[in-house]
Amino acid sequence: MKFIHTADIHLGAEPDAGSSYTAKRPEELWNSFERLLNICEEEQTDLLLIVGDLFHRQPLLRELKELDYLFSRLTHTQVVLMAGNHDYLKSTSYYRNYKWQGPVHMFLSQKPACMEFKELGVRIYGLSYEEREITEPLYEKILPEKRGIASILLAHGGDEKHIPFRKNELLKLGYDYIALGHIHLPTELAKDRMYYAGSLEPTDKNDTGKHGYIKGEIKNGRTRTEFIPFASREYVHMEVEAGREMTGREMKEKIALAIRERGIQNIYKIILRGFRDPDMIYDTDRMDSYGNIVEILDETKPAYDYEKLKKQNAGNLLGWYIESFAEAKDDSVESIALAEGVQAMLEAKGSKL
Ligand SMILES: [Mn+2]
Repeated sequence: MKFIHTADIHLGAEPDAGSSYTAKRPEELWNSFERLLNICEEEQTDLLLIVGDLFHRQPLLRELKELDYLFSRLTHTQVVLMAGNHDYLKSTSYYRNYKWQGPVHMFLSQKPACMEFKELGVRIYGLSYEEREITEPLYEKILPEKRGIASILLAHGGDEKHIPFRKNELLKLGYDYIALGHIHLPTELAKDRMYYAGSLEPTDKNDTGKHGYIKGEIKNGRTRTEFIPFASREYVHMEVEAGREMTGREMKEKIALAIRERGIQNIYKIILRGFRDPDMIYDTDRMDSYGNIVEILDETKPAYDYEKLKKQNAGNLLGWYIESFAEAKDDSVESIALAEGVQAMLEAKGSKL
């Protein structure tokens, strides 16, 4: 029995991104999900497990119709779907009465239930969120019936407001596989037994690292799994080092080069570090060469010639200040305090002239 485990697709989300990506990103989430369904079709995957938060918010009726069209093209795969805390089954949710044309099986209650796929030799246990928050540890009480048939638990949450669980208590229940959702970073809790698939595409600038899905197989009572990187983009936090004589244009070029090397399809948060020419101010609003930078943090410090400044200011406050940091080493907290203090004093002095 071959399965694909995915979660947290967050269709309908509008992730932040550089100016030229903002408009495209919501469509990319849909495209990525469609690509995943194509994989199911190509590989003739038996089960597609969608462990909550397929939508970022309550799905619109037309969105369910679009989705159902994609599902209805599957000739082999059975889709098992649950609602998570983002797309929870509100009383007015279109999920509740939707008549799927495609091979879709959805958990439609917060009361735990079991679906049996006899021909695949597997039972799937789970539930759907009917509220945004659930603080009871519901999953720890769902016992699989063991009768020569494989069992899988779908579990969305894990933090204190979203069905908390203790990893070892869940493992003790004896499932062949526990498919987790809610945490966006792909995470292994127990090898071949229990995983957060992570979000299919990163949906926030802090969702760094590779994103994708879990591909698994249960055969002769043994489960094997593999993480498959799949996302069309990655959020990357990247540091770029300033130089003591680097101008703003050179910095812009250095950032552009670093982005080309890491991949222009990715979305970046750039942190500028090191010491810069004290005369230079980096205009970080103008450094987004490819439209894929979400944020630039300028943490550079001005590289003053302290010996020269000390001589020029012998006997005044600035001179004494520099003298008091005589022992400060490069990049230490003291050297940062020194640079900031000197900058403040020079600016104050400049404004009086
Ligand atoms: Mn969630």
